[in-house]
Amino acid sequence: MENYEPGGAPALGALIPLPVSTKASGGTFALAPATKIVVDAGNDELLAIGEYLAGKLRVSTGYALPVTPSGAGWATGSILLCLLDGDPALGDEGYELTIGHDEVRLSASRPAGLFRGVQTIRQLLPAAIDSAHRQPGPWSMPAGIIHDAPRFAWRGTMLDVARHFFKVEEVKRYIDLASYYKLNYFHLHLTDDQGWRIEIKSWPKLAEVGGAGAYYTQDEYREIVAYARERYITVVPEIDIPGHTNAALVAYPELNCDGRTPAHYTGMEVGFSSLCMQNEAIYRFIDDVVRELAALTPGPYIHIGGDEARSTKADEYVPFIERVQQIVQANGKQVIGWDEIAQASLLPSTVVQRWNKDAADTELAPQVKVLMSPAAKAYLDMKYTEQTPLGQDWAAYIEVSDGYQWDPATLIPGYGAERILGIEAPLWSETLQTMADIEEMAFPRLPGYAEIGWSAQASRNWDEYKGRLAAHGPRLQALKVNFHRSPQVQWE
Ligand code: TNX
Repeated sequence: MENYEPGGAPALGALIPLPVSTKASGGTFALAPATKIVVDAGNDELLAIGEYLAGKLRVSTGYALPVTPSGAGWATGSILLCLLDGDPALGDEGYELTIGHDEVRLSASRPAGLFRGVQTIRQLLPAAIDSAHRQPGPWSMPAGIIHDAPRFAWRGTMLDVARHFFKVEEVKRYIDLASYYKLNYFHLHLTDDQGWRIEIKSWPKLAEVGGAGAYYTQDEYREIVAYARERYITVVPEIDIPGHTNAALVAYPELNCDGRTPAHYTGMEVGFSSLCMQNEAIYRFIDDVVRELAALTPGPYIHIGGDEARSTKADEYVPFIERVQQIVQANGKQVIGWDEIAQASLLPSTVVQRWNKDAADTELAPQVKVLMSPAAKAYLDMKYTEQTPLGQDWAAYIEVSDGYQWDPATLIPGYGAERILGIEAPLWSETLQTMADIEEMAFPRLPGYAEIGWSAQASRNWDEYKGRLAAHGPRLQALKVNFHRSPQVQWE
């Protein structure tokens, strides 16, 4: 497949995720030293999106790329960002992009749509645009028209910062890379047996003792949330209860049935810890944690985990989940939890995150929505092949093609597309310690999950996709992403 037109501009078809429609009109638009980014006047949010785009283009081009409100007059050669009450089919995140020979016009109904369209503009420029050093150019984009909107409302990834901790700067880099592929949810697995990673002021030992020296202060968490928000990404914080709680029990042994202080845990086993179901104090603890987290989190969801609670008695698990659901609701948020919570009676606003596609099917109330994270297809910590040094293999080996070739709407028989909120690719960190490790497992699979979530099922096929992915090799290289050079792809 020819991904590059003469002159170095990628063809309209090299975008990931694939847009709803693209139509090349011939010729190119080129960024020039005098190019301006012009946004609707009187809208600070649009100025911020313009600045974000300029920030992504200034380093490699060396151009000034001033961001100015419209009305100040613009020369030809501008990139225009505007809000229009145009096509209702665009929804919150859709956009229209028209690239003419002397003007680029991006329009959307909502700022989030403009932000997604900005990623398209970046991807239409040559790969060197993502370099951290000044490059010679030329900076041409193919002329044409793109109409675009996502298939699913939720396109996410999760990072486990409990098994191994990642610094704020590392989390931000991961969020920024995810935003390049139009993801809109970021799930932070903040607590587990190995560590409690978020400061809770009313229970200070959770982080100070349970964090074993590595946790986010509330200010740092706010910083992550704000960084994600600038990228129109909603943060979903997870406090995993009632199992996966060894670190909390190290900090507060009174939440443990035998009252003993367990040892800090650094292994990879699951299912050995539980909050004490007979102890009323656990609900005060949960209420305090949820209240503080809810106050720090603008998004609508609190993830309560609920998975692999093998040390919690089955007949105590269900009433526990139902009570926690009430606590989360009373704190103004909606519950999301792993598969196992479906044993409880769920509120219509609760979301079930499916990780085990073969889990016994429990009847769900009609309004309960499902987020698809099937381990054998979408777990970023699964090895690509037997030879992959990092990762686990309990669910599957997931080569790039395996991760790409499935449909969230039909994977589980009996779930109609209307039940499916979207897709999330979780990255568990038992075997990962550095940013390079994260990148090796997430890339290049993450762009594929982004496409599954965004692009129409009928438009996707592996043979065509792998050509587009190959063209992203130089982009990932320019971004210094340590990606797995899968032999399934003929990398450019
Ligand atoms: C299962 S998936 C888990 C995690 C592990 C992961 C490793 C789920 C809800 N629980 O505790 O980290 O497997 O792949």
